[in-house]
Amino acid sequence: MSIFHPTSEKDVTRAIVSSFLRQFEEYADSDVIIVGGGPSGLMAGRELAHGGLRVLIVERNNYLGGGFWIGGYFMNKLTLRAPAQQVLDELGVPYEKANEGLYVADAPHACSKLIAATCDAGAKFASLTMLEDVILREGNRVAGVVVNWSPIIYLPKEVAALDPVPLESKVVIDATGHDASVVKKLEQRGLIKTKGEGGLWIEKSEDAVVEHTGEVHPGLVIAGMAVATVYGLPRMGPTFGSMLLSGKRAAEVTAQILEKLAPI
Ligand code: 48H
Repeated sequence: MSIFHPTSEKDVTRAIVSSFLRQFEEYADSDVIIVGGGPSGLMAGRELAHGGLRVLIVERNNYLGGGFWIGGYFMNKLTLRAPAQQVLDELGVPYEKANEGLYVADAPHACSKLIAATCDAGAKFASLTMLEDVILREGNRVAGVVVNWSPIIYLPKEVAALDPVPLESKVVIDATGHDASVVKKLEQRGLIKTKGEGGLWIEKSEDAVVEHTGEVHPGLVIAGMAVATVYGLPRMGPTFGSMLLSGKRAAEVTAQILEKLAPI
Protein backbone atom coordinates (compact mmCIF):
# COMPACT_ATOMS: atom_id res chain seq x y z
CA MET A 1 0.00 0.00 0.00
CA SER A 2 1.60 3.28 -1.21
CA ILE A 3 1.53 6.32 1.05
CA PHE A 4 1.26 8.45 -2.14
CA HIS A 5 -1.89 9.32 -4.02
CA PRO A 6 -2.27 7.18 -7.18
CA THR A 7 -1.31 8.81 -10.51
CA SER A 8 -0.21 7.67 -13.94
CA GLU A 9 2.97 8.47 -15.87
CA LYS A 10 1.07 10.36 -18.58
CA ASP A 11 -0.45 12.66 -15.98
CA VAL A 12 3.03 13.57 -14.71
CA THR A 13 4.14 14.44 -18.28
CA ARG A 14 0.95 16.38 -19.02
CA ALA A 15 1.24 18.35 -15.78
CA ILE A 16 4.78 19.47 -16.69
CA VAL A 17 4.03 20.25 -20.35
CA SER A 18 0.80 22.14 -19.78
CA SER A 19 2.17 24.21 -16.90
CA PHE A 20 5.31 25.07 -18.91
CA LEU A 21 3.33 25.98 -22.03
CA ARG A 22 0.86 28.16 -20.15
CA GLN A 23 3.72 30.10 -18.62
CA PHE A 24 5.79 30.31 -21.82
CA GLU A 25 2.77 31.54 -23.74
CA GLU A 26 1.99 34.20 -21.14
CA TYR A 27 5.60 35.39 -20.84
CA ALA A 28 6.17 35.56 -24.63
CA ASP A 29 4.91 39.09 -23.90
CA SER A 30 6.38 40.28 -20.59
CA ASP A 31 6.71 43.68 -19.00
CA VAL A 32 10.41 43.09 -18.41
CA ILE A 33 12.81 40.41 -19.63
CA ILE A 34 16.03 40.09 -17.66
CA VAL A 35 18.84 38.21 -19.36
CA GLY A 36 21.04 36.61 -16.71
CA GLY A 37 20.05 35.13 -13.35
CA GLY A 38 23.11 36.20 -11.33
CA PRO A 39 22.94 38.52 -8.28
CA SER A 40 22.14 41.70 -10.23
CA GLY A 41 19.51 40.04 -12.43
CA LEU A 42 17.83 38.28 -9.51
CA MET A 43 17.80 41.46 -7.44
CA ALA A 44 16.27 43.48 -10.30
CA GLY A 45 13.73 40.70 -10.93
CA ARG A 46 12.73 40.54 -7.31
CA GLU A 47 12.14 44.28 -7.05
CA LEU A 48 10.18 44.55 -10.31
CA ALA A 49 8.04 41.46 -9.68
CA HIS A 50 7.41 42.72 -6.15
CA GLY A 51 6.00 45.87 -7.76
CA GLY A 52 3.46 43.75 -9.66
CA LEU A 53 5.24 43.60 -13.03
CA ARG A 54 5.43 40.47 -15.18
CA VAL A 55 9.11 39.57 -15.17
CA LEU A 56 10.84 36.77 -17.04
CA ILE A 57 14.47 35.92 -16.22
CA VAL A 58 16.27 34.16 -19.07
CA GLU A 59 19.22 32.05 -17.88
CA ARG A 60 21.43 29.90 -20.09
CA ASN A 61 22.43 27.54 -17.27
CA ASN A 62 20.14 25.04 -15.61
CA TYR A 63 20.81 26.77 -12.28
CA LEU A 64 20.28 30.34 -11.14
CA GLY A 65 22.68 32.50 -9.15
CA GLY A 66 25.58 33.10 -11.57
CA GLY A 67 28.72 33.97 -9.63
CA PHE A 68 26.81 34.42 -6.37
CA TRP A 69 27.31 30.78 -5.28
CA ILE A 70 31.05 31.28 -4.90
CA GLY A 71 32.64 34.25 -3.17
CA GLY A 72 36.14 34.05 -4.54
CA TYR A 73 38.71 31.44 -5.61
CA PHE A 74 37.09 28.13 -4.54
CA MET A 75 35.65 29.46 -1.27
CA ASN A 76 31.92 29.80 -0.85
CA LYS A 77 32.01 32.87 1.40
CA LEU A 78 30.64 36.18 0.11
CA THR A 79 31.80 39.63 1.12
CA LEU A 80 29.75 42.82 0.98
CA ARG A 81 30.53 46.36 2.05
CA ALA A 82 28.15 48.61 3.95
CA PRO A 83 25.44 49.61 3.20
CA ALA A 84 24.77 46.48 1.06
CA GLN A 85 24.48 44.24 4.14
CA GLN A 86 21.01 45.77 4.47
CA VAL A 87 19.98 43.59 1.53
CA LEU A 88 21.10 40.54 3.52
CA ASP A 89 18.95 41.82 6.41
CA GLU A 90 15.97 42.14 4.03
CA LEU A 91 16.53 38.59 2.75
CA GLY A 92 17.09 37.15 6.22
CA VAL A 93 20.66 36.00 5.50
CA PRO A 94 22.97 35.79 8.53
CA TYR A 95 26.43 37.35 8.23
CA GLU A 96 29.51 38.21 10.27
CA LYS A 97 31.38 41.47 10.55
CA ALA A 98 34.89 40.91 9.16
CA ASN A 99 36.06 44.52 9.60
CA GLU A 100 34.36 47.85 10.06
CA GLY A 101 31.85 48.05 7.18
CA LEU A 102 32.90 44.71 5.64
CA TYR A 103 30.65 41.70 6.07
CA VAL A 104 30.97 38.01 5.18
CA ALA A 105 28.14 35.52 4.60
CA ASP A 106 27.78 31.92 3.43
CA ALA A 107 27.34 32.12 -0.33
CA PRO A 108 24.91 29.16 -0.65
CA HIS A 109 22.72 30.70 2.04
CA ALA A 110 22.72 34.17 0.46
CA CYS A 111 22.27 32.85 -3.08
CA SER A 112 19.43 30.46 -2.25
CA LYS A 113 17.61 33.14 -0.23
CA LEU A 114 17.92 35.62 -3.11
CA ILE A 115 16.60 33.05 -5.58
CA ALA A 116 13.72 32.21 -3.23
CA ALA A 117 12.89 35.90 -2.70
CA THR A 118 12.81 36.44 -6.47
CA CYS A 119 10.47 33.46 -6.88
CA ASP A 120 8.32 34.63 -3.94
CA ALA A 121 7.96 38.04 -5.59
CA GLY A 122 6.51 36.29 -8.65
CA ALA A 123 9.31 36.43 -11.24
CA LYS A 124 9.37 33.53 -13.72
CA PHE A 125 12.37 31.81 -15.27
CA ALA A 126 13.34 30.38 -18.63
CA SER A 127 16.25 28.06 -17.80
CA LEU A 128 18.68 26.48 -20.27
CA THR A 129 17.74 29.40 -22.49
CA MET A 130 20.36 31.59 -24.08
CA LEU A 131 20.12 34.97 -25.69
CA GLU A 132 20.67 34.74 -29.43
CA ASP A 133 19.59 38.20 -30.52
CA VAL A 134 17.38 41.19 -29.70
CA ILE A 135 14.13 42.41 -31.24
CA LEU A 136 14.66 45.92 -32.66
CA ARG A 137 11.75 48.20 -33.57
CA GLU A 138 11.37 51.86 -34.68
CA GLY A 139 14.47 53.92 -33.88
CA ASN A 140 16.24 50.65 -33.01
CA ARG A 141 14.36 50.47 -29.71
CA VAL A 142 14.96 47.10 -27.99
CA ALA A 143 11.56 45.41 -27.76
CA GLY A 144 12.46 41.93 -26.59
CA VAL A 145 14.90 39.08 -27.05
CA VAL A 146 15.43 36.15 -29.39
CA VAL A 147 16.30 32.98 -27.50
CA ASN A 148 17.30 29.42 -28.13
CA TRP A 149 17.78 26.24 -26.15
CA SER A 150 21.32 26.65 -24.76
CA PRO A 151 22.52 23.01 -25.11
CA ILE A 152 22.42 23.38 -28.92
CA ILE A 153 25.88 24.93 -28.80
CA TYR A 154 27.21 21.47 -27.90
CA LEU A 155 25.47 19.73 -30.83
CA PRO A 156 26.92 19.13 -34.30
CA LYS A 157 25.89 21.81 -36.83
CA GLU A 158 23.53 19.56 -38.82
CA VAL A 159 21.56 18.72 -35.65
CA ALA A 160 21.82 22.22 -34.18
CA ALA A 161 20.06 24.07 -37.02
CA LEU A 162 17.26 25.05 -34.66
CA ASP A 163 15.63 28.41 -35.23
CA PRO A 164 15.30 30.55 -32.10
CA VAL A 165 12.04 32.09 -30.85
CA PRO A 166 11.33 35.77 -30.09
CA LEU A 167 9.98 36.95 -26.72
CA GLU A 168 8.60 40.49 -26.50
CA SER A 169 8.96 42.86 -23.57
CA LYS A 170 8.66 46.57 -22.90
CA VAL A 171 12.14 46.72 -21.39
CA VAL A 172 15.10 44.31 -21.47
CA ILE A 173 17.72 44.25 -18.72
CA ASP A 174 21.22 43.01 -19.57
CA ALA A 175 22.42 41.27 -16.39
CA THR A 176 24.73 38.82 -18.16
CA GLY A 177 27.81 39.73 -16.10
CA HIS A 178 31.26 40.30 -17.63
CA ASP A 179 29.99 39.26 -21.11
CA ALA A 180 27.37 42.05 -21.46
CA SER A 181 25.81 39.72 -24.06
CA VAL A 182 22.75 41.84 -24.86
CA VAL A 183 24.74 45.05 -25.32
CA LYS A 184 27.17 43.12 -27.57
CA LYS A 185 24.26 42.39 -29.95
CA LEU A 186 23.86 46.16 -30.41
CA GLU A 187 27.61 46.63 -30.71
CA GLN A 188 27.72 44.11 -33.57
CA ARG A 189 25.35 46.45 -35.43
CA GLY A 190 27.34 49.59 -34.65
CA LEU A 191 24.61 50.94 -32.33
CA ILE A 192 26.78 51.12 -29.22
CA LYS A 193 30.47 50.85 -28.29
CA THR A 194 31.63 48.98 -25.19
CA LYS A 195 34.91 49.88 -23.49
CA GLY A 196 35.71 46.60 -21.75
CA GLU A 197 36.11 46.37 -17.96
CA GLY A 198 39.11 47.93 -16.27
CA GLY A 199 41.56 46.46 -13.75
CA LEU A 200 40.58 45.61 -10.21
CA TRP A 201 40.04 48.56 -7.82
CA ILE A 202 37.42 47.88 -5.18
CA GLU A 203 37.26 51.44 -3.80
CA LYS A 204 36.44 52.98 -7.19
CA SER A 205 34.46 50.23 -8.88
CA GLU A 206 31.48 49.64 -6.65
CA ASP A 207 30.12 53.20 -6.58
CA ALA A 208 30.88 53.58 -10.29
CA VAL A 209 28.90 50.44 -11.22
CA VAL A 210 25.86 51.54 -9.23
CA GLU A 211 26.06 55.12 -10.57
CA HIS A 212 26.34 53.99 -14.21
CA THR A 213 23.49 51.47 -13.94
CA GLY A 214 20.70 52.64 -16.22
CA GLU A 215 19.24 52.77 -19.71
CA VAL A 216 22.12 52.40 -22.14
CA HIS A 217 19.98 52.35 -25.30
CA PRO A 218 16.22 52.83 -25.79
CA GLY A 219 14.51 49.83 -24.18
CA LEU A 220 17.75 48.36 -22.76
CA VAL A 221 18.88 48.75 -19.13
CA ILE A 222 22.18 47.33 -17.85
CA ALA A 223 22.96 45.96 -14.39
CA GLY A 224 25.87 44.33 -12.53
CA MET A 225 29.21 43.57 -14.14
CA ALA A 226 27.78 44.32 -17.58
CA VAL A 227 27.91 47.98 -16.48
CA ALA A 228 31.68 47.76 -15.91
CA THR A 229 32.16 46.12 -19.32
CA VAL A 230 30.11 48.75 -21.14
CA TYR A 231 31.66 51.82 -19.49
CA GLY A 232 35.23 50.56 -18.92
CA LEU A 233 34.88 50.72 -15.11
CA PRO A 234 37.25 48.93 -12.75
CA ARG A 235 36.24 45.49 -11.50
CA MET A 236 35.77 44.84 -7.80
CA GLY A 237 36.80 41.20 -7.37
CA PRO A 238 34.98 38.92 -4.94
CA THR A 239 32.68 41.43 -3.27
CA PHE A 240 29.02 41.68 -4.20
CA GLY A 241 27.42 44.75 -2.64
CA SER A 242 27.39 46.70 -5.89
CA MET A 243 25.83 43.76 -7.77
CA LEU A 244 22.84 43.82 -5.41
CA LEU A 245 22.54 47.62 -5.35
CA SER A 246 22.97 47.81 -9.14
CA GLY A 247 20.10 45.30 -9.49
CA LYS A 248 17.95 47.54 -7.28
CA ARG A 249 18.91 50.62 -9.29
CA ALA A 250 18.16 48.81 -12.57
CA ALA A 251 14.69 48.01 -11.22
CA GLU A 252 14.06 51.67 -10.28
CA VAL A 253 15.17 52.90 -13.71
CA THR A 254 13.06 50.24 -15.44
CA ALA A 255 9.98 51.16 -13.42
CA GLN A 256 10.48 54.82 -14.46
CA ILE A 257 10.76 53.85 -18.15
CA LEU A 258 7.59 51.75 -17.91
CA GLU A 259 5.77 54.60 -16.22
CA LYS A 260 6.75 56.95 -19.06
CA LEU A 261 5.58 54.40 -21.65
CA ALA A 262 2.19 54.00 -19.96
CA PRO A 263 1.63 56.62 -17.24
CA ILE A 264 -0.59 55.39 -14.45
C1 48H B 1 21.44 33.72 -21.04
C2 48H B 1 23.34 34.36 -19.88
C3 48H B 1 23.96 34.76 -21.10
C4 48H B 1 23.23 34.60 -22.30
C5 48H B 1 25.34 35.14 -19.48
O1 48H B 1 28.05 36.63 -13.89
P1 48H B 1 26.85 36.92 -13.05
O2 48H B 1 26.93 36.52 -11.63
O3 48H B 1 26.55 38.50 -13.24
P2 48H B 1 26.27 39.72 -12.24
O4 48H B 1 26.65 40.93 -12.98
O5 48H B 1 24.90 39.66 -11.68
O6 48H B 1 27.30 39.48 -11.04
C6 48H B 1 28.64 39.50 -11.32
C7 48H B 1 29.40 38.74 -10.23
O7 48H B 1 28.99 37.39 -10.18
C8 48H B 1 30.86 38.82 -10.58
O8 48H B 1 31.27 38.10 -11.49
C9 48H B 1 31.70 39.80 -9.95
C10 48H B 1 31.23 40.63 -8.82
N1 48H B 1 32.90 39.94 -10.44
C11 48H B 1 33.84 40.95 -10.07
C12 48H B 1 35.17 40.69 -10.74
O9 48H B 1 36.06 41.56 -10.56
O10 48H B 1 35.35 39.65 -11.40
O11 48H B 1 25.58 36.26 -13.69
C13 48H B 1 25.31 36.41 -15.07
C14 48H B 1 24.33 35.33 -15.47
C15 48H B 1 24.96 33.92 -15.40
O12 48H B 1 24.11 33.08 -14.68
C16 48H B 1 25.10 33.51 -16.86
O13 48H B 1 24.93 32.13 -17.05
C17 48H B 1 23.99 34.32 -17.51
O14 48H B 1 23.99 35.55 -16.83
N2 48H B 1 24.24 34.59 -18.92
N3 48H B 1 22.11 33.84 -19.86
N4 48H B 1 21.98 34.08 -22.25
N5 48H B 1 23.76 34.95 -23.48
N6 48H B 1 25.18 35.25 -20.81
